[in-house]
Amino acid sequence: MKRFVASTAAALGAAALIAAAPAGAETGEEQPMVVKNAWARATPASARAGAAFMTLKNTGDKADKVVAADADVSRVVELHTHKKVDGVMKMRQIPDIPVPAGKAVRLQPGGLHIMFIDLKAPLKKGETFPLTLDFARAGEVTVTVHVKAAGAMGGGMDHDGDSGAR
Ligand SMILES: [Cu+2]
Repeated sequence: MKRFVASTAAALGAAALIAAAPAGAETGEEQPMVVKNAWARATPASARAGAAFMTLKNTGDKADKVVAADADVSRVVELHTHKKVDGVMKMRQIPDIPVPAGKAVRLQPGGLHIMFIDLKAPLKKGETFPLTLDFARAGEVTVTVHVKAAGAMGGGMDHDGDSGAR
């Protein structure tokens, strides 16, 4: 029985791989998911958590979503949003961040963000670090996150010129 279960799981895994494969290979064109202006707030020395923000632009004609994120700066990386509960904004983990076809989704303070839990070291202003986003269709996209001042709101950065490729 155990063997049967294991082989079924393997078969399901293989099926999932096959199902996922056409996403990137379909057109042979450029990556339809563009990630812009990735930044994080500097954290105080005592902080155990940090957050990153960015704009996700889906230039393709199919809906996509972020299903996971990974970075070396913390032991845990989660997808979060803010929800008002009894008049108080609270953070909440969410399973994915949908990015509709042809639309841009902005991760920003007070809204959607990538959460770094159990930071290995404080995020210092001026530093950069790689962050990998895992999209259901587009696959993995790695971006450079720029650490800005603790009070930064990210305003005025949402233009096409700044791809972070400096
Ligand atoms: Cu959070």
